Amino acid sequence: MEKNLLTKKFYLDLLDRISSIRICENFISKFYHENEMKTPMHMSKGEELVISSAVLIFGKKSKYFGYYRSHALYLSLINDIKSFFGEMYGKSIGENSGITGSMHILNPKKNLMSVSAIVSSTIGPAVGSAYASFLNKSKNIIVSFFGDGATEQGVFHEALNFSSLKNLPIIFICLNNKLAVDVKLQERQSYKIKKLVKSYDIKYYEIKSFEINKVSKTYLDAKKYILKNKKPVFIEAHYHRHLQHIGLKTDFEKNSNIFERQNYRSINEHKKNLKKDPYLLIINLIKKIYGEKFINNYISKKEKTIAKIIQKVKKSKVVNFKKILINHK
Ligand SMILES: Cc1ncc(C[n+]2csc(CCOP(=O)(O)OP(=O)(O)O)c2C)c(N)n1
Ligand SMILES: [Mg+2]
Repeated sequence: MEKNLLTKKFYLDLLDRISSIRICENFISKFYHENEMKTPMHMSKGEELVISSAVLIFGKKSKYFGYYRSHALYLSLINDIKSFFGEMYGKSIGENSGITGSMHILNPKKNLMSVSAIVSSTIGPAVGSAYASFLNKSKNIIVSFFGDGATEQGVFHEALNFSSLKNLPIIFICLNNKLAVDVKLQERQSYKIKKLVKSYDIKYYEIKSFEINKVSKTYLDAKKYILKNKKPVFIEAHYHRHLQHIGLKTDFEKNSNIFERQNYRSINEHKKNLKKDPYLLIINLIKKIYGEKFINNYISKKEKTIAKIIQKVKKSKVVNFKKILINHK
């Protein structure tokens, strides 16, 4: 794939992942009010492209550590819709037998090592895993995703320092939406992320969530750099968070501000950013290559398939906690 990265096949793979994420999240929005999914939702809307491209380029053999905004990472890497909704609905067919829900869905056997509700808590384990890879002279790359807010935690600075000092094979990807819940980046950070990363002597790249080709090319460069130089890489990935911090509404609907303050961000900026929605962009790109009929059929077929899976999941058994406890004794 590396010689001709931007092939039709690559764009189709991107469409596959991005559409899975968006369609699954649209169904979460549709059914959540029924109160059968007993798990808080931190939605991925907006971050689909930067996450799915990373997974396609760094590959299934790399080890991934993420955060509570987990849907894009799970569906990019594992893409098992039944196990995904099984987990959201707390069913025994869920990826983790229905006990982890949205914020902790993982599968270490498939290299989704950990995601967590605690801000920045998977960065340390990611560095530990990179250190193991270094000691074992393994070719495994470790990918650590986190938000801009996580860069304010002490462990983040220790992670950059240690990885740089020991030349660890780790790619840090900061998913920068310039928000931590409802607090803007400039109200929280006295430093510039780029300057800080460079001060640790770590190779730095910057991407924006709507630049399909640039995102992929940057990831490819980052991969080459890490394999050649055996040193860490940092990628600041800017994206627009479409929805509330937790929940399914935008910040601009009536009664949407349950968790966040009111009117803390601009509706005009929001509308401007929605025009660069990665889902629309990939759809338009595929439309140009394969035509309107192809993309319309593709999306409607996928929506129908996912809708059927959800109905089956809903009818399946809930998790048997007693059995799980006995199995873990
Ligand atoms: C250690 C810790 N402190 C505070 C919180 C509460 N909290 C949950 S999400 C969040 C914002 C984090 O923002 P960011 O890292 O930018 O990620 P985003 O939600 O924007 O994707 C905060 C403060 C937490 N979960 N863990
Ligand atoms: Mg943020």
